[in-house]
Amino acid sequence: MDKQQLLNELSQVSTPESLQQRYQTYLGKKGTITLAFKTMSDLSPDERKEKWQVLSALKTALETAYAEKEQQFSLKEINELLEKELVDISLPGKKLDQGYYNLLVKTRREMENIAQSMGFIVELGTEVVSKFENFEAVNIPITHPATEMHDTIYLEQKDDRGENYVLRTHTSSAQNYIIRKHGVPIKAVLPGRCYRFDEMDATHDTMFYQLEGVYIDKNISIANFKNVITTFLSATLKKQVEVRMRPGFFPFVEPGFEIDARYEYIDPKTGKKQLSKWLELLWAGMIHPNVLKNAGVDPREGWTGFAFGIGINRVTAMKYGIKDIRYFTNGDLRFTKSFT
Ligand code: FA5
Repeated sequence: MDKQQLLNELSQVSTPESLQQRYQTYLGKKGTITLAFKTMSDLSPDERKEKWQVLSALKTALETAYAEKEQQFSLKEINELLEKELVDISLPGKKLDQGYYNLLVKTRREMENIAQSMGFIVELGTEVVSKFENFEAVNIPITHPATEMHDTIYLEQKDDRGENYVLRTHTSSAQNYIIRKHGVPIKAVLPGRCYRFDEMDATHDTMFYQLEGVYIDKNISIANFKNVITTFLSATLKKQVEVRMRPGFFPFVEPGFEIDARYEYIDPKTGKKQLSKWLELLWAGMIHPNVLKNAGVDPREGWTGFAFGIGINRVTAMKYGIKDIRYFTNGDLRFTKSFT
C-alpha cells in the first residue's frame, strides 16, 4: 500500500458516497489497514514495531485526508444550498390579500352606528328561536295563515314546550326577548340574519338580514315614529328623505304601516332638481297591546311604542345600485372587493 498513491486516489474522489466507500475499504472494520494491524502476530518484535509505525502513519495520514475531503464535501453542499435559497431582497414582495367586509355587514354596521347616535341600544338576539318567540309572542297564532308565509327551517331539537326550534324568519322574533331583558322604557335595534323557505330570485334569498327597531315609552305616538324613521332613513341612505306611510297589516302592530321614502336629487342630464320614485322600504307599526302583555308589560299603564323591520339586503342594494341581492352572498370576491 503506497501512501502517496492512496492519498492521490482519495483526492480524486468526487462524491461523498465514493468517499465513504473508500473509507470502508481501507479504514472500516474489515478495511485493509484495519486488518493489517491484526496480522502482525508472526512477526518479530522489531518487525512488528516497524510495521506498526508504518501502518499508524498511513492510518493517520489517510484519516486526516479523509476528514478534509469530508469537510470539503459538506462545505460544497452548504454553498450549493445557500446559492439555491438565496433571497433577492430587491425583488418586490408578494402582496397579501386583506380581508374585506361583506357589503351587508358594512351597511349593518353603519345602521347600528346611526341607531346608537339616536339613543338606541344594539341587541343581538339569537338565530335559533322557539316557535313561541317567532310567532305567538308577536301575536301570530300558530294556526294563522301568516305562519305559512313564514314557513321556515325547523331544527330537530325541541324547546320546553316540546316544540321544534326554528331558524328565525324575522327579527321581530326578538321583540319579546328584548322587552323582557331590558324592561320599559326601551329603545333598541336588533340586526341579524333571518331564514325563510323562499324561492331565490333577484330580491329573495333563503338567508337575509333584517334590522328590527323597538321603541316603547309612555305616550309614544305615530308622529314620534315618523320623525324617528325619517331621521334614521336619511342617515342610512345619506340623503334627506321624505317618508310616506300607507296602511299595512302585521298581527303584531296596530295600526301597521308600509313605509315608502323618496328623495330629491340632481338629474345628471338636465342639472335640475328631481324627485325620486317612492321606494318601498320597510314595514312598521304601533306595537300591539298583546305583544306588550306577552312580554310582561301592562299597556293600561300608558306604555305604547312602535316597531319597524327593515330588510338590510334591500337597503344595501338600493344604496349601491345592485340589481340582484344574490351577489351579496355568492362568495364572488371580485364583487366584494369592488366596494372597498
Ligand atoms: C317582516 O318580517 C316583519 N317582521 C317586519 C315588521 C317589523 C313589521 C316590525 C312591523 C313591525 P316582511 O316579511 O315584509 O316583514 O320582511 C321585511 C323585509 O325583509 C322585507 O321588506 C324585505 O326587505 C326583507 N325580506 C323578507 N324576505 C326576504 C327574503 N327572502 N330575502 C331578502 N329579503 C327579504
